[in-house]
Amino acid sequence: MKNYIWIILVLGFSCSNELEQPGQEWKEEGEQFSGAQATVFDQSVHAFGHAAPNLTGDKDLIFVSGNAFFKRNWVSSPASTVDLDGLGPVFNARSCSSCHELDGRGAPPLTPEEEPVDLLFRLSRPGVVEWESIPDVMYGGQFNHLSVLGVPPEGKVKVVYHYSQGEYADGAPFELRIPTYQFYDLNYGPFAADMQISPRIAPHMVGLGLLEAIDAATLESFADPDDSDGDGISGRPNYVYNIEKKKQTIGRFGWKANQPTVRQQVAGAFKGDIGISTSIFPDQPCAEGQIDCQNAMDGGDPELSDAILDRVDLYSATLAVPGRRNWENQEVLVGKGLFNQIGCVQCHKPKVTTGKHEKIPEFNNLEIRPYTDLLLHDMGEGLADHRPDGLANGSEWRTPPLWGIGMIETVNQHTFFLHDGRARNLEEAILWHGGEGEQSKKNFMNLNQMERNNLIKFLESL
Ligand code: HEC
Ligand code: HEC
Ligand SMILES: [Ca+2]
Ligand SMILES: [Ca+2]
Ligand SMILES: [Ca+2]
Repeated sequence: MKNYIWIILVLGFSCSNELEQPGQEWKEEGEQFSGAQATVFDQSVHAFGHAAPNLTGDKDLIFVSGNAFFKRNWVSSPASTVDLDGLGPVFNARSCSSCHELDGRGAPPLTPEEEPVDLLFRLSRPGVVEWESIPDVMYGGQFNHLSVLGVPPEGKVKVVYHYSQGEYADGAPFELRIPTYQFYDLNYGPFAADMQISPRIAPHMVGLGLLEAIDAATLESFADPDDSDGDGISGRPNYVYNIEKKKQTIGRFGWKANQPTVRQQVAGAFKGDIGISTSIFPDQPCAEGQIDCQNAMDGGDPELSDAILDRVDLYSATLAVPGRRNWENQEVLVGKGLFNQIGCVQCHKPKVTTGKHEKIPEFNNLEIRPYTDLLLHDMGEGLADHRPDGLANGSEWRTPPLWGIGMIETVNQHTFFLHDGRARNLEEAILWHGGEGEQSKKNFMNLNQMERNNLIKFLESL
């Protein structure tokens, strides 16, 4: 009898405690370590710039060297510093860090007069050859607005926004801005009428090696291409050509999961964004019809050695994930509950266990909290770029990882989100969800002001 009363007392106490502190049931021990042992707690502008603390051997030295190449400005050939030349002939930026500033998120231009830098444009013509998009004859696979002396740059582009108004269920108004792009001063002729254009903003760079360590089978297990469970969500993996493996493998990086590995993504950036050739992409970034570009002097064959590519690869793969802030805060926990209840977790998977990383065993078998399934989802007409990429169609996008998203404002001094930076804050990012994300967006629109604020506070704590 005595024991019995005791139990009731304990139960009674814990219940009333929960009533006083809603959200407690969502708290998980250790959830502040978003990247497991590869997490760093730093709330300063350098939050994204740390090496994973669990690296062993000489990896932190390689990281430091890779960082130097990431920040370095490349120069045109010929140059007295042979190691640093090879820029262009056409390009978008002189260094990786000019787009991924402080390893963070790029921003679209703030005024129509400003030339986009961190926002680049992938180009192609309709059709696919061997899983690859077909580059334009005059402009290639990417719009390059800069060039070396003697080679005409491709042209200029201006971002113009239109605005549309909407209302939450409780009557609170909101406004979304819709970007349009005007290409002008084109030096290689007018764009073909059927040119496919995909605007993409530079994402923040954290935790990429952890994402690379997730087994393909794990990602495939998240997929439900025919929506056989009938929940309206039908994610599927992208499969893209892996140049080093000489076969199609699962895509993980880029806004459409269009690159299979960090290494291939990095080599793609060297070529496409800076004009530096590598063993993976040995060609110069000149389109078929750009004769001056093809005849311009290069900086070696390839311009970047494998040894340096290795370092930038390791650097890009081992940037630590920022630890959570305010994760025990009551409003944050209530917001976390809502994030689960209204279906955000169906794509933004909170918890994933890594498998085996081929080069970084420190990332094996970790329980990480990336808030992504790395799958493609149809996000509706509003976000569509109408440009296929690998198996991704013109309205599919990869679920972006949400870890670190709350630190972008501190690191990069802005809160522009989504693949083209059109969302001016986290709320607008949610309001743009359509297609498979339509239902969870509707659920968000039906929340009251306090609930919406709590959900945003949760996102800001990531
Ligand atoms: C002109 C701006 C720009 C420059 C310069 C640039 N990047 Fe990027 N970076 C981007 C964009 C845009 C994406 C997304 C690409 C996509 O969706 O196809 C990206 C994606 C990435 C990713 C994948 C991130 C993810 O979450 O999927 C890595 C890694 C990366 N860049 C590394 C580099 C490295 C290394 C360099 C220098 C060699 C570099 N970038 C230079 C704009 C840039
Ligand atoms: C159907 C899958 C799906 C669901 C459900 C979903 N998202 Fe997303 N989310 C995406 C995709 C895909 C993108 C990228 C879209 C783009 O950039 O055009 C995205 C982008 C975002 C972004 C911007 C990320 C960035 O890096 O710019 C935020 C924030 C976000 N989602 C939060 C949420 C919240 C909160 C919910 C629940 C209300 C939710 N999402 C539900 C798939 C989903
Ligand atoms: Ca070059
Ligand atoms: Ca080009
Ligand atoms: Ca489903």
